Amino acid sequence: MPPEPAGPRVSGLDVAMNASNCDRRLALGCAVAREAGTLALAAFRDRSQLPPHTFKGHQDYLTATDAEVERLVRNRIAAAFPADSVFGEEAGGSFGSDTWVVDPIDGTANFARGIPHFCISIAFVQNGRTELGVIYQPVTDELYTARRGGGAVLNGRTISVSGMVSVSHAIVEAGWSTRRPLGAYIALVERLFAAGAQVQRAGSGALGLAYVADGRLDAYCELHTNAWDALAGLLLVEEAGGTINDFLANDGLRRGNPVLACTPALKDILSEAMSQSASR
Ligand code: LIP
Repeated sequence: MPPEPAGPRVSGLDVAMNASNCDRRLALGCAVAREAGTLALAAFRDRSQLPPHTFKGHQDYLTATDAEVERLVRNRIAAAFPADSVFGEEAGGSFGSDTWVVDPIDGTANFARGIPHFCISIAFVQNGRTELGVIYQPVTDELYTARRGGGAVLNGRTISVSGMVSVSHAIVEAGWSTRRPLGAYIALVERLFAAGAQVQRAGSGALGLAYVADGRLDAYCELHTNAWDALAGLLLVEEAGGTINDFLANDGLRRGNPVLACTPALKDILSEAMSQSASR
């Protein structure tokens, strides 16, 4: 008799049930992202009625809408999948084998200051691997979705990364926060410009990643970002044929990590620019 394979047995029925639960979760993620986006957009349009924004730290904006949107998303997930865990930017949370990772408004500074570039980002992580990613940009009514192995889609159309091969023609977004020293960010931007790239920062990491998946940008990089900003967009880029770093390594789910997502030919030059800048 051959030895029993190690690990739990997985039957065909388990696989089919997991696939159908994944379909249900994707449907839920899309519906809740749209509902949350509608709520955020109404608040954005009527923001003179909102309480004034506050700060969680230096240049780290917070609005009442962040918490309201996160509450809505949590309630919808809890109603549909009560056993799932939720980890959100505003209220934290817990981690289980089935965990939703939620940024209720990514691009909060933009939202607070009236700049129409923000989104809702929702990822679903199962046993340490991102399986679903949903990003909704309410102002443009663009819904980006990715399911592992199923491609990346924008409003029903399959999308793919740009295929750019030359860094000197590339548009790269370099995200910034106070979580890393300013000198490191400046060194990174300097290296990217020196390599010939055009460098931007638009203030929503999740949208930056979604734009890489759709070929609007050639790369998104940031020396540190949190899982709620990154996971949905990283799966989008991967499913759109791009290259991403191993964001979940070294407990990236809880602690965050550097992020790099790009069209494949730019990977080496951009990783090098990031690692050389990180120590500054
Ligand atoms: C922010 C991002 C921004 C990124 C920052 C930060 P918030 O999230 O979207 O682009 O560079 O690291 O995390 O505060 O708007 O949700």
